[in-house]
Amino acid sequence: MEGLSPQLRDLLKRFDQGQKLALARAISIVENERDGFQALLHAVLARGLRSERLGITGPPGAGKSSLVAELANHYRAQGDEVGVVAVDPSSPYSGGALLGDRIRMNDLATDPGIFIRSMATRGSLGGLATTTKEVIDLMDGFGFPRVMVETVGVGQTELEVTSATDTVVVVLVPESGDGVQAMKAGLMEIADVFVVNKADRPGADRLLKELRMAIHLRAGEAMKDIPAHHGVDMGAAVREGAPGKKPRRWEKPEGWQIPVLATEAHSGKGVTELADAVEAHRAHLLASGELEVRRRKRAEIRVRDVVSRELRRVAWRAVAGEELARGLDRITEGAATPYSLAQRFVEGILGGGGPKRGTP
Ligand SMILES: Nc1nc2c(ncn2[C@@H]2O[C@H](COP(=O)(O)OP(=O)(O)OP(=O)(O)O)[C@@H](O)[C@H]2O)c(=O)[nH]1
Ligand SMILES: [Mg+2]
Repeated sequence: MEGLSPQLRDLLKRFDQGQKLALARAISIVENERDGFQALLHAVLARGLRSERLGITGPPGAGKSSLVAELANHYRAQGDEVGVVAVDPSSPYSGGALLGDRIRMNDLATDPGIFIRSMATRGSLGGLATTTKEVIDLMDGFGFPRVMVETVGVGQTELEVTSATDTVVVVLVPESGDGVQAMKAGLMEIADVFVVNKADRPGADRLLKELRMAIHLRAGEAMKDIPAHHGVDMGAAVREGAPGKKPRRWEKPEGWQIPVLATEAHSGKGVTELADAVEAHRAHLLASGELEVRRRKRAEIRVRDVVSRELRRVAWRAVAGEELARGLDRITEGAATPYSLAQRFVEGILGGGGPKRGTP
């Protein structure tokens, strides 16, 4: 790893002293991929990460920001400082809800113990951008005991929030459909805790019941699928919590039962219970060794992300602008296609000498 420039060393010193301005500066260096940003991240991560990371995801307008605000206040009351990364909702439905978002977030912004950063998604395929995960790491490395990440649930982002946080709360509302739909959408795999927010609205009880039923059924099925093996009834082992087994998520021996909670985020009702459920999940992660598993998975995803990003960077550095312009001319003339041009670039890069001269 290349060393830090004198400026970045100075920044890191102020970062370590807990200066929020230094954190903000570090974030913008990472966001803009300024020179040395990898070395900076390396220096921060090399000391280890410790935050309890909580992801809050769900459909637009479900009340995610309201819940984040209530939880942040809850943690502040316990004396913990809180970092919040709000990944901007990219959904067109959220126009109205965004206002609520700002109001809530502004309330928080007046508390110096809470640091909020809003980010554009910018990820490919609607996923969490590598940059977003790096900003979460900076908040963690800065020393916030708690970091919360709000993402709007649009498929891939929901999945990726699991690769950036330890505990994922999936927020649903009576309007978001029934429990079967939630299961079909794969939300069971993502959620460590389910919240039915807007419990003051009609249909909330039904959704609560359906989710609980779906979880119950699913857990039952997981037991059924485990065959007796070499005279050992794995089902029984699973039920009783056999140590040393590495079952799939649904067969976790410790049997984490996804809690399904009702909240009314605008009034704070149910938020203490939610915080308790998050604590309970934390304890489960620690006791079962699952926290290590998740962190390792997270590291793997990051290595893959960074390798891809670096390769892209190296590749485009090797392709000279005029080569591209010439190739595009030939495509326009009908003498080449994007595929023949791309292939020539790739061959040139892999050959080590940059793109070869000549016609694509
Ligand atoms: N009736 C009712 N309204 C609520 C509840 N929780 C939040 N709201 C309202 O729902 C609207 C959306 O809340 P937000 O917290 O901004 O929702 P969000 O999920 O962060 O929205 P996006 O980030 O835009 O996807 C706001 O007007 C809230 O006041 C609730 O429990 N009951
Ligand atoms: Mg929001």
